[in-house]
Amino acid sequence: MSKPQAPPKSAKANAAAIERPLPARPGGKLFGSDVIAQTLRDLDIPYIALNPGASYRGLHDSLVNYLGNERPQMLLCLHEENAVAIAQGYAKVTGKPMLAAVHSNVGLMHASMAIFNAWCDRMPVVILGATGPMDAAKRRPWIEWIHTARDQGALVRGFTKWDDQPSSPAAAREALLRGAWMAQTAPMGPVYINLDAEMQEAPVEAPLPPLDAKRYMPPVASGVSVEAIRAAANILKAAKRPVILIGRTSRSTQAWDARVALVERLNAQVVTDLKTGAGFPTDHLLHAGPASIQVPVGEPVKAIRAADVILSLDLTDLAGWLTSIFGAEAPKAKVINISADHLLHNGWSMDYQALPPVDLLLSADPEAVIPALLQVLGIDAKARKFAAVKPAALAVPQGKGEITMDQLSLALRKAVGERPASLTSLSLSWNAATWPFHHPLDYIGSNGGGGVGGGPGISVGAALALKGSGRLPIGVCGDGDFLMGLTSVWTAVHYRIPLLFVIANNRSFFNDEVHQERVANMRDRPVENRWIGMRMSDPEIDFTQLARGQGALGFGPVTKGENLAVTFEAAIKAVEQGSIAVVDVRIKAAKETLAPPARHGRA
Ligand SMILES: Cc1ncc(C[n+]2csc(CCOP(=O)(O)OP(=O)(O)O)c2C)c(N)n1
Ligand SMILES: [Mg+2]
Repeated sequence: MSKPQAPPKSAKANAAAIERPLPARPGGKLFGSDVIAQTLRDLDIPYIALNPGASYRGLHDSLVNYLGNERPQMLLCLHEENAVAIAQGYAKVTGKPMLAAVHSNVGLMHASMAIFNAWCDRMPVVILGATGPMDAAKRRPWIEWIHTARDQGALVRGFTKWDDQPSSPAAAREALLRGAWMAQTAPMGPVYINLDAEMQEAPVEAPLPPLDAKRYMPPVASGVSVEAIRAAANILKAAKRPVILIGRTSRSTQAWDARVALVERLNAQVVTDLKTGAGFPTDHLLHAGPASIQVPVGEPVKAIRAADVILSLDLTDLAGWLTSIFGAEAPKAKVINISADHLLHNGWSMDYQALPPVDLLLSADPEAVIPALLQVLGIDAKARKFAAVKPAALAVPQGKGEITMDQLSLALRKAVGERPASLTSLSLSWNAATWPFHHPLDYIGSNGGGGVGGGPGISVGAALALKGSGRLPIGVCGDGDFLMGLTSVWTAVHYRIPLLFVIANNRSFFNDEVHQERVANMRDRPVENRWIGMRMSDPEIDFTQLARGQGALGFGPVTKGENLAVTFEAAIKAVEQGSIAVVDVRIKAAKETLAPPARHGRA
């Protein structure tokens, strides 16, 4: 046996140069998993994030020795949750699915929260799993019995678009084509394909006849009738105070420009959402005010309350926003909703949210409808009525006490300066007012499913997709979020995926301290106890060592505001030179920005 090739030393090396296999002898027998691997090659997906397991040792061998570990190239992950999160992050940037592979039922159990995040985020991911042989006579004793389940897909069926367990290589090929097609057809989402170990490992007589994968994945045109477009245009033309609520969007600049043109022509107020990626310039004169991760607060509420027409562009929680503002009575304003999300709703998961009052539904992806709407309204998608707002000089508050979240973000923004940067993750206490978005890649949205631990993996996947684009990926993670997805860092280091992590480190699962305080207040019990079972102190966790232990650079801990600038500048410089940097910023656990809104009588 020859020794595995060591990863190249240069930090600038390409991921493709890492883990090169010795060439396998040409010719030889063909196996079921070779057919599956060939299909993955036909799908033209560059990466497969995985954690290995014997249930797919056949496929693993085919990926390495039949395909030569390229297209798809393996990205080894230290936890299945990170493998799927990386694929989610990649999809958030590219709009395209990546592959993830997980080992039998146990790997799928580890992966399940990340699959749920991708589902709620409507992101395409093709997840491959495996099972011991369904033919019990072929099962190895013990281990293949515990790793075989009657209906493994049932574990994730409530939050995947589709799943399958094909029984032959030909059926597996069809399942992969169908799955990849479904995953990337709007509304998008993850799919799960479970590959029988026996089927993978059995020899096959001959390869399947070649096929043109694209013909089996026809693009699905999403649109609505001309009458529906006209009806929407008429309502919008007659509106005196329209408001446009921007939800799920792609990272396309063309779609961004079309949205801006629509808003400017209608002179509409715009409200955006921190759950979803940047969809509109947030310092535009028509942007009503900073976005929230929960329901809107402040100026956006006033804009929505005053509106006579509300146009929702695939907002995640239209009904929740409306009830938070108008209470139980539906708003008097006419509501137009452009969304095809209802096509995905199922009986297991309630991520579909409450049912909104809608006067006109255009059942399509808004980005497929807006160009037609612009046409009917006679709007040039490129014309601008509003000049870009000149940014005011950035003043970073210099308090002497504990660092606040605003201090952190403003100092970070100042250090980033004019560089194009992508926020790949935001901590819960982020204040949107501190960081304007000017491009769809300035912010790629939240984890989707509220599953803590998604931030690191999503950031690594996004950074992988952004590598070479000239954009600086920045994952701002809560300490709790970062710790749960910690080992994504190793994958970034190993595959030379430069990015900056900033830990908003309040040494606590602080979001829940706020909840305990609220309960204590409601029950007249000591609020002073809210920290118990929440704080990560004694010992405080040393994030710089967690970074260094995985080959990344650790900066900090930064405890004084005056040290933020120099630390961020050094970390950014290192990332620009190809490193993965983790900056530990000890921040004040601030309640003001975290309190969730009261709803339906519950605080
Ligand atoms: C997997 C998972 N576990 C627990 C929770 C409940 N939860 C929501 S926010 C939060 C705190 C997260 O801590 P951190 O990332 O440090 O953010 P902070 O609230 O401190 O800003 C927790 C535990 C969750 N949403 N997901
Ligand atoms: Mg925290």
